[in-house]
Amino acid sequence: MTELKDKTVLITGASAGIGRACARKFAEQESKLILVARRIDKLKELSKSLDVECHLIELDVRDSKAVKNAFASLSAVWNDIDLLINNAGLSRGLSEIQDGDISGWEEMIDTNIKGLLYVSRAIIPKMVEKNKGHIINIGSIAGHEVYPKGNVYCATKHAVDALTKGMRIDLSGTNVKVSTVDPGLVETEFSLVRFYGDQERAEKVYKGFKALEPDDIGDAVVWVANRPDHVQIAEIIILPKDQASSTIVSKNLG
Ligand code: NDP
Ligand code: 8X3
Repeated sequence: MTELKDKTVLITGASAGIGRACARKFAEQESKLILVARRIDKLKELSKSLDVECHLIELDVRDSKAVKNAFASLSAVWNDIDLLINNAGLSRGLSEIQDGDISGWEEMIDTNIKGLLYVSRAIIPKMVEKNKGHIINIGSIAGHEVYPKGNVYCATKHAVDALTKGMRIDLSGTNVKVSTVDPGLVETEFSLVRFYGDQERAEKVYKGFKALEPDDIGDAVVWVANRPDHVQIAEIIILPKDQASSTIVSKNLG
């Protein structure tokens, strides 16, 4: 029995990568899971492989009304949310600001900032009412540094950093904890999405060094969630051994 057994954990972006790894890691802790993503088939597949109760929600976090409705209509069994992991996010393109693709900018801003806000706005009042809960945002090294051609993605992750700090200030005194886990390069579908399905370009990002695995982040999130009640982890930055900063990655390309 652990502190996380039977706790209700809501994970956005659970259909792939870091979110899916978090789902598996919290299932190992015997938590109950609310799993959110647009690809419901992937969530179904995941839930079948987990030995815990799961509630699946097919949801685009960019749709404010749908987010509000999804969380307003939770049954009593699922309404008592102990932990919110704001993980859903993406990058679109890599280009100098003067060449930026506006629809890509909007997708990143709508998902990484506005989507995180919509979900948080729906869940935080429930936590405040109970006077307990924990929000863990998945930020990024890109929330601490800006790298060439990363302009808008980096801006969204800087916004996540600011929102984490703002949430912690506003929730001070409520027993609701706020943390951020900020990874460097993790090998997921992230680059495939960034490069609009260009597999070869995506694979190149992770060539010549050992990137983080989604489970590395899942482990960290479980650790952050499992501290004693009086301990609030503010921020963790996790990098691969071969990454010194956003732009300095030691690669051995033969
Ligand atoms: P993946 O592309 O592997 O997973 C992204 C997840 O986000 C998917 O489950 C996807 O689900 C979900 N998602 C995207 N858009 C939406 C949406 N509009 N509504 C609901 N869910 C959505 O990437 P990662 O696992 O790498 O990314 C997870 C988080 O980690 C992101 O916030 C990313 O910025 C951050 N991060 C990633 C790093 C990396 O190097 N990989 C490093 C630092 C931070 P679906 O498509 O089914 O909706
Ligand atoms: C994702 C990692 O380095 O592409 O946040 O910004 S990076």
